[in-house]
Amino acid sequence: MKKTLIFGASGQDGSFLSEFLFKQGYEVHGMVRRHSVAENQSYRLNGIKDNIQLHYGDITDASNVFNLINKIQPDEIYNLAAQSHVRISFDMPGFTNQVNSQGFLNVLEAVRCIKPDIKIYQASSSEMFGNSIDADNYQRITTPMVPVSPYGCSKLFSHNLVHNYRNSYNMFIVSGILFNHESPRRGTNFVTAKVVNGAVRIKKGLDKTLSLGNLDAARDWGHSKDYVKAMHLMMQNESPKDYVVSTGDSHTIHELCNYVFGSLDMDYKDYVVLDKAYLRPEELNVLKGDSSPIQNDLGWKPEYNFQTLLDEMIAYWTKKYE
Ligand code: F7E
Repeated sequence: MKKTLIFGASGQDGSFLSEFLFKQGYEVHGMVRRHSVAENQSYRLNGIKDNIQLHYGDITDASNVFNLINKIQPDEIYNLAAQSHVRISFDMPGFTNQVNSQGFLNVLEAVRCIKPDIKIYQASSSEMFGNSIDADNYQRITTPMVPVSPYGCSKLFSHNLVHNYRNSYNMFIVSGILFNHESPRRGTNFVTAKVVNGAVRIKKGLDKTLSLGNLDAARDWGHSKDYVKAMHLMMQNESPKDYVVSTGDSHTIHELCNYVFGSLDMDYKDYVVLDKAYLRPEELNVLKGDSSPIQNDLGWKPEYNFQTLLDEMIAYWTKKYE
């Protein structure tokens, strides 16, 4: 039985990946941070709690990371631990860097010293591209990476480490450059879940308006469930290779609001108000990823699209308020 250790197991992706790997026959271990409200630290893992072994820890604590990897001796490590909110990374750049950059370095150094043949997946991000875009309006693995947020900078540091450690020590490390991916488990301070939750609350008479920031930005949104399968496929590749994971379909926040409010028989223009607090000091304007290499090489294909993703989220949040 293969053993896996997931850093960031209690997050959206960590919970879907834990479920997926358990179904694939893995012994699944996850690191979770201690939270003062115990229920909050692992509620996304409720569906798999009897089939995952959870360990308290924090990726910024190097000795803790070392001891855990040494104790479990996993075959595969997935590093999904992050301060993942781009807007918040401007308020907490130091913490973001500690978790997203130093945290990953802690994992790499531990693996290099303990068992360098452990395979490692690093959760990289389309935020690393910043406003670079190819002439055909897509971002791909060769598009220059010029990040426009502390979050993007911290992820690019770790993306570079993937190559440095791969080349220096011949380790199997892959970087998955994932574009935005959502689900009913997405936190409500990310724009898809915020809009869906907000629209449902307005529909139910619980709120009168929804405050948002930049409505002109465009994102390539997929489903987290599809994207964790891509992570696993990359780890089964013959040799370590990085891939872009995306749908290739991009929509503005206006279009997102229009679809969500429209699905609930409302016009978003009657309810959405601008709040400058949600604007970013520097914005990434458009994301649209070319995932043809992973589709051609590894046979990955997303099952969800923009509409089916949002329909699932709308159904989830509608039921939640019943
Ligand atoms: O913002 C705009 C905002 O916070 C999307 C993370 O998973 O994907 C995610 O980062 C867009 C931005 O995601 C609000 O300005 C407007 O243009 O949902 P988001 P993100 O920043 O793209 C990447 C790939 C990651 O790696 C990250 O970890 O929506 N927007 N009004 C707003 N965004 C938020 N959060 N809240 C608003 O009120």
